[in-house]
Amino acid sequence: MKQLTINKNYLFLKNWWENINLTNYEKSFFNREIISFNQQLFRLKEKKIRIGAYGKSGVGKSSVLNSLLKKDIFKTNIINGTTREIQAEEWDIKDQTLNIVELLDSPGFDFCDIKFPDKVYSCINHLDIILFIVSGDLNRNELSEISSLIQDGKKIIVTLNKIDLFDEIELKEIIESIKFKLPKDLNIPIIINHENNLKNYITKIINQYGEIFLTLNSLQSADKLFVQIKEQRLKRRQKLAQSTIGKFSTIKASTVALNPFILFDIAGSFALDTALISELSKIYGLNLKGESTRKIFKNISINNLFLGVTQVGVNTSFNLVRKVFLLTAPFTNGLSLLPYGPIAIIQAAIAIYSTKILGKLAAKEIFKRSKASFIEPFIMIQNINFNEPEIFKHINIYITKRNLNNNFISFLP
Ligand SMILES: Nc1nc2c(ncn2[C@@H]2O[C@H](COP(=O)(O)OP(=O)(O)O)[C@@H](O)[C@H]2O)c(=O)[nH]1
Ligand SMILES: [Mg+2]
Repeated sequence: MKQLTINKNYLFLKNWWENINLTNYEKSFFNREIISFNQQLFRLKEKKIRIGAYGKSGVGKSSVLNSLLKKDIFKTNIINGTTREIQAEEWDIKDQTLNIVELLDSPGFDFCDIKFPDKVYSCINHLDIILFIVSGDLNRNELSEISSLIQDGKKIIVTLNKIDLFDEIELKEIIESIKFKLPKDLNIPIIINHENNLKNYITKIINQYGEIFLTLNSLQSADKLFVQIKEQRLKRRQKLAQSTIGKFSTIKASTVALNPFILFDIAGSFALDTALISELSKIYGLNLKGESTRKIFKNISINNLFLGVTQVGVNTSFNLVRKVFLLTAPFTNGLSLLPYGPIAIIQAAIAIYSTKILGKLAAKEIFKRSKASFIEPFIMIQNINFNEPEIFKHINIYITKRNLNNNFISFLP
């Protein structure tokens, strides 16, 4: 995999990150995520891969890491929850492309989830490879942890520890059962922690794919952070857009209601509609003017607008009439629409309804055009050519899930 070099991807991510233009509010809101992403970026630059032990407490996470290091660095104990803090240690195995391999110990997920969920999550999120340690058959909790790691696009190596507690037949049964419970098509490796088994396997996988795992996890971390930032930006814009659409619809309603013929006056209504599109485009950071707003207006099918009109025409109920009456009151200077008769009120209702539809459709169009001009991390992930079965499958899950959940349409007005 020659085209995937760490340096190129580091420069890409660095450049992307420098151009993301966070507001002060975003900087403080995402403070923790920003710090941990910066750390990931730094590790990518330094070519420092991070492998972490994860699993239930007492399965031997700390012991397994110690056996890899051939030193008692991480505290172990029969008392559950000895490891309370996340602790890292460098592991000196030699590799051609990566500079440093770092081993990370974590508290058991069952013990510390409640106490520091954020801390544990950000620790797990920034592991390039996860040694999921078990000391027997998988139980329900372990399976559900594994499945959420898979959904999150993590690379997992299931490590079976404490094999001295079982005889050969039991061991076979346990492995069969674990295999049966894990997703069939993912080829998640199950490695027995015995003699140098685990060390050999990890060394092999780092030599072959270490660079890719580190790069991919960095791109994924960037993507996850970007999704959070984007969602929050869109939510704030959604609120602004909604209130702008509301303002325009009431202005239009009051003009139309006081002058029932104006609805047929295409020019008058068109001016307001294009002004609305222009305001919305400002909210979405596009700043469209003149010709471009007219283009968007044209793109929005006129049929859609008229559908709204006929629906209001058919369904105008007393409730809607009353709502319009209340809504338009401030814009008619307290002047009641009632004396102008039901036609005026229905006209107003039509104006409100059609402006809201126009606003929604315009926002969708504008959003389509406002897509970032720079390449997003997700595009990078999609563009990487994964031929290796080790990587292809778990990244594919990430890509599929990301495409399903994050089209962002639900954050539009
Ligand atoms: N019999 C046996 N006990 C082990 C093995 N590995 C760890 N232990 C013991 O299991 C207990 C918990 O180990 P520890 O590494 O602290 O688990 P952690 O909570 O997952 O970090 C300790 O008493 C260890 O001595 C093993 O391979 N066989
Ligand atoms: Mg421990």
